[in-house]
Amino acid sequence: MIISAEQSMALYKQIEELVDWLASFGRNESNGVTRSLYSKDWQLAQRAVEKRMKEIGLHAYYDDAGNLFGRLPGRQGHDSAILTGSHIDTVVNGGKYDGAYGIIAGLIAVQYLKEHYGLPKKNIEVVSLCEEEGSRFPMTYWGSGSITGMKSLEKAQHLADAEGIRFVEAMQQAGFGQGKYPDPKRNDIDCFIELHIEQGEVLEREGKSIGVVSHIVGQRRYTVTVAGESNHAGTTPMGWRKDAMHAAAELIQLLMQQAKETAPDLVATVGQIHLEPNAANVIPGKAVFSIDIRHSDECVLFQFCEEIFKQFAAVASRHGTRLHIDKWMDEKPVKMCKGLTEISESILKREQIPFKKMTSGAGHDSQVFDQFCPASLLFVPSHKGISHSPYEFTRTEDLEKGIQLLIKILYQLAYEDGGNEQ
Ligand code: HGY
Ligand code: MN
Ligand code: MN
Repeated sequence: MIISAEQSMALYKQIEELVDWLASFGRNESNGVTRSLYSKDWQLAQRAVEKRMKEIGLHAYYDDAGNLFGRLPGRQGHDSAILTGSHIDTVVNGGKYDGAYGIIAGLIAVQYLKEHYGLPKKNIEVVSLCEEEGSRFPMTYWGSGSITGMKSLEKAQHLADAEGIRFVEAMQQAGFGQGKYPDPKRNDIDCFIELHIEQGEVLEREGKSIGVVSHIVGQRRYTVTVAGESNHAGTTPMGWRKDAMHAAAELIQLLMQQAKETAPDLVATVGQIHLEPNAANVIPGKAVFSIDIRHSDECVLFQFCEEIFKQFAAVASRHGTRLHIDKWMDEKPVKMCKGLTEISESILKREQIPFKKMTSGAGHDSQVFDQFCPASLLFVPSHKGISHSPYEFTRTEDLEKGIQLLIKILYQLAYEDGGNEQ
C-alpha cells in the first residue's frame, strides 16, 4: 500500500484541523485542556466525536459507561472487531494530544481506508474511551476497564469527586449508567491498537519517529491521610504538637529519598496534597496527599511499597499522628503482544522509518486491554518530553507518520487476510 505525497498532504491538513477541533472542548485561556469524566466539556467532546464518526459513515454507538464506538462493518460478517482509539478525558489543565491523538488517528485512518479501499473484510471500530486518567474520581481506566470487565459499577459506587459529587450521580447526569445503552463488557474484540504521544523525551533525543512499546510499567496509586491535632500556632510549644503537615513533609521527603536510592527507573510522585483546616495560624490537624509509584518490575514495586510504608508508620507515630494508607490503583507491568509488535516493526523497516522499541513509563489503556486481548501501543515523539501540560506538543509530521503506520497496520489486519497476531 502506497500513500502518495498528495494523500500525505491531505492527511497532514486533516490532522491539524482535528487536533485543534478536539482541543477546543475544555480549552482554557492558558490553552490548557480539561475534560474530566462526565463533565459538560466531556459530554460536548463525545457528542462532537460521535458526529464526526457519522460524517465518516461509521455506525456510532455508546455503551452504558459512556465509551463511544464508531464501527466500519466488514464484508465477511465476522462477529469480532479490531479496535483502535484512546481516551477522551484529560488531566486538569492538560495538553491537546494525550488521549485525543489516539482517537483522531483512528478517525483519520478508518476514513482513509474506507475512501481508498472500501469496506474491510473484518470489522474495524474506533473507540473514544470515556476515562483513563483518574483525574476526577480516584479510579483509573474506567473506560477500558468496563469493556474488559476489570472495572465494575459496584466498585465505583462509593467514589466521589473533590466537590463531593458521587460517581453514579455524575454518570447518570451525563445520561449513562441507567441501562439506556448496551452493557460495556465485551468479548468480541480481536485486538486493540493505540496510538499515543510518548510523554517522554527519548524519541526526540534519539531522532526516532515512532516508539514501538514492548512493555508498560506497573503503577500503584495511594491516598495517604495523616491525622494529628489542630491547635493554635502561637501558643503551642513545638514539643507538644501533633502537626500533621510536619509529619507529612517528613514522610514525603523519606519517599523521595528512598525512591532515588532504591532502584534505577523507580519513580515516585506526590502530585496532590491538602491540609485541614488549612489556615496560616493553625497547626494542621490533617494532611492528605497522593502517591504515584511506578516500575517495570512487579517485585521491585511490591518490595518498595512494603518497605516504605513500614518506615512511614514509624515516622507518623514519632509525630504522635495516626496514618491511613488507601491503595486505589494497582496496575501490573505488561508485555505487549509480540505478533502485533512485529507487524509494526516490519512495516517500519520496509518504509525505512527510524523507530525504537521501548518501555512506557506512562500507563495506558493498552495496559488494560493487553490482559484481555492482543494489544499494541505505538508512540510519536513529545517535544522536550513535556506532557500533562498546556505545553504538550508534537509536530504534525510526526503525528502523520503515526497515522500512516496505523493505516498500514489496519489494512494488513482487516483488508488483507488478517494479521497473525497471537
Ligand atoms: O499517568 C499516566 O501514566 C497516564 O497519563 N494516565
Ligand atoms: Mn495522561
Ligand atoms: Mn494518555
